Amino acid sequence: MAATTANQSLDIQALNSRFALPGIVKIVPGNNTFPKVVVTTPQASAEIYLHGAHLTSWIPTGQKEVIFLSEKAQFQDGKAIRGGVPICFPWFNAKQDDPKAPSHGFVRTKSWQLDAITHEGNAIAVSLSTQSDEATKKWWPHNFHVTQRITIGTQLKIELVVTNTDNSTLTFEEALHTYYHVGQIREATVVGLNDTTYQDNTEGNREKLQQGNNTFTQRTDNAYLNTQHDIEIIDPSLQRRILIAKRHSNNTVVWNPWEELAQSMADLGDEEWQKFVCVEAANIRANAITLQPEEQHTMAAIVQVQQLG
Ligand code: TA6
Repeated sequence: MAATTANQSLDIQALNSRFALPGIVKIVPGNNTFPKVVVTTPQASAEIYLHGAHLTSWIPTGQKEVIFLSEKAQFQDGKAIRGGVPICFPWFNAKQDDPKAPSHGFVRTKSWQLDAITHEGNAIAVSLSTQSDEATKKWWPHNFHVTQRITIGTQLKIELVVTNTDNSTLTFEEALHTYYHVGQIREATVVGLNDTTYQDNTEGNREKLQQGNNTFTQRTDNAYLNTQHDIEIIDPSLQRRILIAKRHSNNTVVWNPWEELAQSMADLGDEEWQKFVCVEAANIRANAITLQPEEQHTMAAIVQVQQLG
């Protein structure tokens, strides 16, 4: 791990003086000394990097880790952390009109500002924000402000609030690209997308109809259309189900790279593909969001864990 520079220590000291809650919240140098918010309460623990406002851990008390983080995740400027909850904005996957643009937009590789850490009942809410600047306008010539509010307790609530701070219409895509930890992908089932039309990215986004629940036997990269349905990940290996409710999200993306693609990914351990499934609350493609000047849109995912049996 790189040594924390004097400036970084000062930054962390300043962040703690503003936001630390003794015995509950502290900011520490995380991987590669990137500032990390650490939350520890009787209900749950969690970790959030300011880099990308990237949640990398949520453990409800009595449970195992719910969020997958690659053992080879790289914490580098300009690079997305592999695992956790990458924020995809203002486009999803490749930018349609510019193949050189960063995959999934540019906010997941920006350093976000920590705005507030507050008690919400017996939960803790952490608010972080980012906004347009000269660097973002090179890729996307619009003014915007994005706040991510993460509420950590016996459930996990992630809200993505986009404000059009421009004086013209803003159309964007968004996704909470969440990597959920499962014991063995081959044994996992995703329930809630039956009879929903999806675009299969492994076959040039050909449209198909989901027949029954999702089980996993190969690379899966499905964008489900016009669905606000709650999702359940049933994980017999860890004897639990992960319940995901969405708010104002009309797409759900389900992804696992499987073995061959995983082995081409430098920031993913060779066998780690078996330990996660991405289930992503999103608004993409025909469900992209359009805001008039000063309008705001909030998409949310609310996650709970229950023991099986
Ligand atoms: O959400 C699925 C997906 O769009 C896949 O096509 C794959 O590209 C994945 O995201 C990971 O993308 P990343 O840019 O984080 O490697």
